[in-house]
Amino acid sequence: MTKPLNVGLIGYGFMGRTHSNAYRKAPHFFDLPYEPVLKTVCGLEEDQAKAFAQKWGYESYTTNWKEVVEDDKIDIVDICVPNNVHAEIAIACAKAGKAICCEKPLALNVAQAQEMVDAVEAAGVPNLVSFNYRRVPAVTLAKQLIDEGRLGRIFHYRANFLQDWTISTDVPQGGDATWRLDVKAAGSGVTGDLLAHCIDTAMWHNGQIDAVCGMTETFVKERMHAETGKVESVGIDDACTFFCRFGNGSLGNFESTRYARGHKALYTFEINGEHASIAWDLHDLHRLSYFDHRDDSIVRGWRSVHVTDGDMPYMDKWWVPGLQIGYEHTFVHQVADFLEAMDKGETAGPTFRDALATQKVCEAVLTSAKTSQWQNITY
Ligand code: SOE
Repeated sequence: MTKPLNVGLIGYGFMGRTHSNAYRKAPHFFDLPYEPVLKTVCGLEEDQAKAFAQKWGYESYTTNWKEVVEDDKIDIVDICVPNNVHAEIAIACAKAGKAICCEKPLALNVAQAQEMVDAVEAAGVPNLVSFNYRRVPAVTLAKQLIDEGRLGRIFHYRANFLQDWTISTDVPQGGDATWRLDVKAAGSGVTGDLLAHCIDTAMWHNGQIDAVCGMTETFVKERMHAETGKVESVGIDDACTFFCRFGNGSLGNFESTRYARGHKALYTFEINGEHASIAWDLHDLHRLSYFDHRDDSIVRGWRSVHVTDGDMPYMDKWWVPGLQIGYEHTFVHQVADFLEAMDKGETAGPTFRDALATQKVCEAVLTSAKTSQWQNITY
């Protein structure tokens, strides 16, 4: 029996759209225990909240997030606002007994993330953080291949997330979308925005990161602030690279920047094991590259696996073999997994606790960059 699940969305930007689309589509493709009902959307500007509600079919809208949290009819609150307001809203949601889906990174810093974990765990509410790339079928397949032991002992994990949209000094800090350049709203730059994705996937694939050594740079030191209209110093990291040691003894190498001309969202990873290697590229997200040294030498080489067959993660829910899916579907998978787990009283990762671990790695990388010292991480 499908039960209605009333959704309250806070934030109507880019992520508000991806999540709304996912709630709409998930029940058409997955046999879910719940039927998401788009109940209310909340955003700062009334006319935009109203327009968003009309476009996506929300029954109501508000400009006050507390109304969403205090509304007894709302079952799940979906937090898609800038990072600096995640904690206050999520803690209030936990106290009100709501299930919570929160955008990444979980918080501005580890201390805040820890408070959020304490709140959801004390309240016992279902919680999930939207590190969506875990749910690209090829990325999930990589996890399956690693867990099956096909790679053998893992030696190396390297990941990059490269963009180029902030090279111009005219890009402001603060305001819609560009809040990501304002340290007060974002907490950090590419470390929290982009590397957090890579770290979440890496620790899911390859276990915890024990120690990091990082380096950051802010190439454009001052930018106009969209809210104050003044030129202000920039507090975020524009680029960050770090090395790390995983608990399983493998070495990690991560890079992220918004200054890699020609790359819009090039998230890639490569994992090298004793027997086999895996590589993946967000610009070709439905393919997984796989090399297996155990193949006969005369046919040994990198295979490009087209991840569209029905026995591959999530793909039995979509079209027919050979027909691929894309970015938006990662959010649909997230909704499906979250609701299925919720119904069974189980957790679907990444939970707030998983995201706290990612936050610890991000903070350690930033501390390392400031101090020029390796940082050990305890969980
Ligand atoms: C902007 O840098 C951004 O939209 C990130 O905030 C997302 O998390 C990433 O998936 C794509 O780039």
